[in-house]
Amino acid sequence: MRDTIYALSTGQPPAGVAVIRISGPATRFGLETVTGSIPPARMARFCAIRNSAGELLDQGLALFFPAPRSFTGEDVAELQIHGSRASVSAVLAALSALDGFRPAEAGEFTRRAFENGRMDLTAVEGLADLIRAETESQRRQALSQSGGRLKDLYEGWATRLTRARALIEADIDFSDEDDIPGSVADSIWPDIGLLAEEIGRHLAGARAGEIIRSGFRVALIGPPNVGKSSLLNCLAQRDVAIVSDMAGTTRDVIEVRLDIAGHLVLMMDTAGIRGSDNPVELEGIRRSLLAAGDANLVLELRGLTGSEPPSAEIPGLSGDRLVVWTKADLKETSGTPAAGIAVSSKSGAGVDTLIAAIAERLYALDAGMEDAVPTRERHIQLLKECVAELDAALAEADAPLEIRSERLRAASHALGKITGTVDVEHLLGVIFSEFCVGK
Ligand SMILES: Nc1nc2c(ncn2[C@@H]2O[C@H](COP(=O)(O)OP(=O)(O)O)[C@@H](O)[C@H]2O)c(=O)[nH]1
Ligand SMILES: [Mg+2]
Repeated sequence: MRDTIYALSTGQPPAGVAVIRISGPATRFGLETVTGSIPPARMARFCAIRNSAGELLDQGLALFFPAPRSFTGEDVAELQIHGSRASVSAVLAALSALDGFRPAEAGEFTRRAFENGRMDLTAVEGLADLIRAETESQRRQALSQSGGRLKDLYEGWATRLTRARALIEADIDFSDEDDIPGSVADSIWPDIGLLAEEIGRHLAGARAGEIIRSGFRVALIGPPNVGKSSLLNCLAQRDVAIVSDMAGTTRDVIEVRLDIAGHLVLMMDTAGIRGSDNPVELEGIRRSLLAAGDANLVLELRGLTGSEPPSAEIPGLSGDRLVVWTKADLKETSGTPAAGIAVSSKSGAGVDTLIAAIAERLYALDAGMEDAVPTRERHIQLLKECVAELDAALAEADAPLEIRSERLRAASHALGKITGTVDVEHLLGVIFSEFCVGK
């Protein structure tokens, strides 16, 4: 028999309340042993929690979710107890003494949910993202994905492919008989064309989805002493990077996680870019350039006062850039250059304008967010694979139907790999339900 697993599902004690979750075939036995009875399904019951020797450990709430209507698809119980270290460890120890019980491994509840068909892979990934979400946009995206939005989309596409293949199969099997016209399969290709376009549009949103999930990368780039580290500290509202009037202080790329307009922004302070003989500084400069090349937005800092060396040309930058004039407090406003934003880390002037300019770019990411978007490289690769097979099937108009059908099978397989639900039974089911062949 399968192990029954248990774990503390809430954060580390101490806390007001702790939730201990149990899943597996011995759940009822475990609940009966520690609480004396099984509460009605999905209803909270107040109870005393005891070990098998009958010693009172705590009082709390017990909930029972009978299989299959539970998170894992197995019998699941939750104990809500006091969130002290001692209460939690006493109850965990009582559970560990029970036959068939063992502590759950990381992600094991979710793994069982997947194995029991309660969640597909995209929902599993969405749940993992939701648990880690730091910002509003991450929360919204992860919540919709964990709720099955991508699953519904991909399974809908897979069903269309299955239907198309069923029509082709029928054509191949019965084309020599008169009761089924030989051109049934021809009707499917326009829909396959539309499907390829739909997946293409979905893929176009992938960049935004990935950025929302992993953070919008902004690099602060400029000559030494222009005020990069000061601006980072100002934006982070704490002293993260060392500020000094000695040129060449910052050498490693320092990354700060900021929440701007509900989005995760990874703001990177870098080494000042200048000619140098110092190998450590040169390595720092190399890393600055890498960070700049990787960034979704480069803030190119320039000194308003003119006392800093002029900004060196940054090689190989193709992305979005914004010129930021620093130390605005030292300069009469009349001299502010037209292009870019003037800021002072000292007085805070212009910082709101800079944040608004970054936020504008973040809102642009949200533009397509009412639609579900792929959020991981894995999705993107498999979707591209799928589209390539569809395009090939469409292009091979003169090829035998078997070969074109095989392309559709491969496309469908790629979608099945995204959701983790590749199966052939599905194909047979559709054939038999849609065709009253009856012979
Ligand atoms: N007056 C004024 N001084 C600044 C401002 N930002 C930076 N500084 C000064 O400029 C020097 C270099 O700053 P730092 O942030 O270390 O520059 P970095 O080398 O580009 O990281 C320090 O002495 C800072 O105090 C500002 O907005 N106004
Ligand atoms: Mg610095």
